[in-house]
Amino acid sequence: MDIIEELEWRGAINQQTDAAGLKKLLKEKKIGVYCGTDPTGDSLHVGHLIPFIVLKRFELAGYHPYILIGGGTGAIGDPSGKNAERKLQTPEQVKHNVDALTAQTTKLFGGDGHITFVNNYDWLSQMDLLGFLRDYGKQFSVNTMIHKEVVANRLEVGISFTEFTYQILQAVDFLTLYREHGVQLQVGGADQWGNITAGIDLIHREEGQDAEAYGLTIPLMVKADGTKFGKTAGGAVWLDPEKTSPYEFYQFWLNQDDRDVVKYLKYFTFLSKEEIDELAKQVEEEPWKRAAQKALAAAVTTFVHGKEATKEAQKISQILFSGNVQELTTVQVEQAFGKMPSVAVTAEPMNIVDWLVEYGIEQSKRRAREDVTNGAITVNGERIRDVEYVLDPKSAFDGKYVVLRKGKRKYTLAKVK
Ligand code: 485
Repeated sequence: MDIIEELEWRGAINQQTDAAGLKKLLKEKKIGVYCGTDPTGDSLHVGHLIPFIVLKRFELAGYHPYILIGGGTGAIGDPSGKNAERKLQTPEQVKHNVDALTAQTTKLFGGDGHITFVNNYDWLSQMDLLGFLRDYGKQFSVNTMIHKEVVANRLEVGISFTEFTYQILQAVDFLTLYREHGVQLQVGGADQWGNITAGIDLIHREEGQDAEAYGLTIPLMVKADGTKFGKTAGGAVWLDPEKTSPYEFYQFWLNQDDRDVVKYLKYFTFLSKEEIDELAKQVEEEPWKRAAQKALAAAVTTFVHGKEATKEAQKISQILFSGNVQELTTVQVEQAFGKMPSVAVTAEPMNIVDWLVEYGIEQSKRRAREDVTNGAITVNGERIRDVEYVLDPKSAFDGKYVVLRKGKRKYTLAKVK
């Protein structure tokens, strides 16, 4: 399979500006390929992974990948996919986010030194207004610009001149990378189509109609149940371990639906067609084993957080599944329950029945007594059947936490005040 055939098989192509032209060029030349991201936050989330993984696949096929961090465009705000004006970030926020994203993408993708990192602040901040209007503004027709989906969608609600201008800035980036680095392909999510084609148009106007520059977009990720990909009850799934612990990250992938898991294996892992076909067969034949989900969770967590963190996440998962919570360390408890709802409890020992009602784990003393007697309640991994049991919040996990389990899977974390 060549790179395009591979991306097709993986379902990773939405649109291409000139599929035949690109295929031919990729055969002849190891071109530069770029994808950009704006510093709107200080971490990427799982949604960002797809285009950057596509970039990585180009790298593995011998092409030259470029990651652009939008220190300039991030100060403006891309209207793509947004139905309202963005709030401007302060220069300090932009700077902080650029540094964080540069460090993160370098850690994830930069290891072997094949990827070049660029920041568009370096050239966009050098333009002056008259130069911008004379050199670039003149190449863009407002008539074309307002017909781009992104702008057209906003004409009713309104769009500032600032955001309207965004597509020109991204176009200048493509032209700059084309001229200075031989970048001839830009990839991005489906929402980037308008910005990518603006760049190709600019290259054609500036460098001549036969200048070879192409665009390729990746489909918007959709889930079989219609909900938004990449979100959990705890919010977005971040690549920063401080925001989403490796355990939570691992669980996110482990919990994917049978209907989605093969698609995600193709998108997010570097497993081969043979390996994925085999896992697909297992989803069909013995879905209860969840072999595909386990392979997906292991592969993506290893890619983002490394082998050790993945082993740790697997261990925590296995302990929580078995219920032997006493085997967890305090740090593992923090990883496991980081984002889940917790209750704050006092340090004083208290009767178990009273305690369960006091902290809202049970609705009434009668229910609490029943559940304790029936063996449905475990405290720090120990099953409690005695309604006279006195719970000492300081007895485990360095006196910081009580891990309570009701029934088979329902955990509550109590934080000792
Ligand atoms: O020259 C460029 C300057 C900025 C950008 C790209 C090229 C960033 C782009 N305008 C953008 O806003 N990207 C989004 C972001 O940064 O969060 C997302 C896209 C998504 C995918 C991802 O970046 O919405 O489709 O491309 C990598």
